[in-house]
Amino acid sequence: MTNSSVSNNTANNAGGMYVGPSSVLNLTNATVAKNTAATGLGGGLFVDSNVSGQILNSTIASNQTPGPYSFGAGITGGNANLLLGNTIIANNTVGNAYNPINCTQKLGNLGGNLQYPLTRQGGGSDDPGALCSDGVIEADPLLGQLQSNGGPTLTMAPASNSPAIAKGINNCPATDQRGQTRQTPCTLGASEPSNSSANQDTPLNRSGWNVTASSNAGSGQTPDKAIDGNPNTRWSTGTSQTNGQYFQVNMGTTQTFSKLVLDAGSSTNDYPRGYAVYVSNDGQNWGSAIANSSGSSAVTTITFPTQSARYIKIVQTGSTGWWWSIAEFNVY
Ligand SMILES: [Ca+2]
Repeated sequence: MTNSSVSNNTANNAGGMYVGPSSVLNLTNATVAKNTAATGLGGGLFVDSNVSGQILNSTIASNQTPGPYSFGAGITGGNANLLLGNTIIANNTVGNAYNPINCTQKLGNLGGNLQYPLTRQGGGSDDPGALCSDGVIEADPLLGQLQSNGGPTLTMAPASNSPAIAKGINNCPATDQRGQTRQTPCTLGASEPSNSSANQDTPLNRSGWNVTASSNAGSGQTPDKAIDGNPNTRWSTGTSQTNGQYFQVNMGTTQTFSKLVLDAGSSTNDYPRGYAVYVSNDGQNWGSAIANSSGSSAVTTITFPTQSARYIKIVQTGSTGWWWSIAEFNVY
């Protein structure tokens, strides 16, 4: 399972997920949060015997096992053949005052794991006998609420001063759960921090920019209408939205930016049903997408880690009978 959230589930045992015996579990960029094992064990994950695989860059947080004899609120079960890497296991809570809080078994270690707390107020402890893996960092990851932070699924973004930032050891995925490019080294857990608001209030000057598109609706709706400063003029595909359509900007020189705003203006249904954003310095080599998601209303705001590039290309990845229109396109 990748780029997914398992949250707010309740069962007597195995609140978030039950992993059957001798199966293979692979979680990457997954958030397992706020699940409850009401009377038993395994608030987040309950792993049965002989399970192998890996849990990579995932966040297992704020799960609970509130029963009076319950423990193992993050992960119950597992063994050294289930590898744990760049993962946050934090703020899980248990009803029993003395047994392991986060993990009942030590998993195999890919490095870069954070476990918190190791010791709690009022007695009981995860230390030294209940580490989720060898070498865990003990620190509060300063996770935000489970909420939309961009992308199609809910995440818990670490604060800008989180000790999880840039602590990834190996195997960092190229993007995080939201589809945004990971920094190097990557941040632990499923999500990079939310983008700072710095430098995001003033759009770049668009004079001299050259815009092109896969199609347009005729002389009144050419791509340049998206950067003419007039909210009443627009670029439009002139056809239904389909995968592969694009809108491309050559800014003339390398610019630094971390946000795009696509405003469909009065064509309120013409927002992109899916998009992938690419940047390039030569207009030839585009690399991997820096953002993947979908619009949901007339104004589509796309944020991502700060980029330095001359070209921006937005590729349509969705489909609908409505055209794709941009009345005004701005870069911040
Ligand atoms: Ca316009």
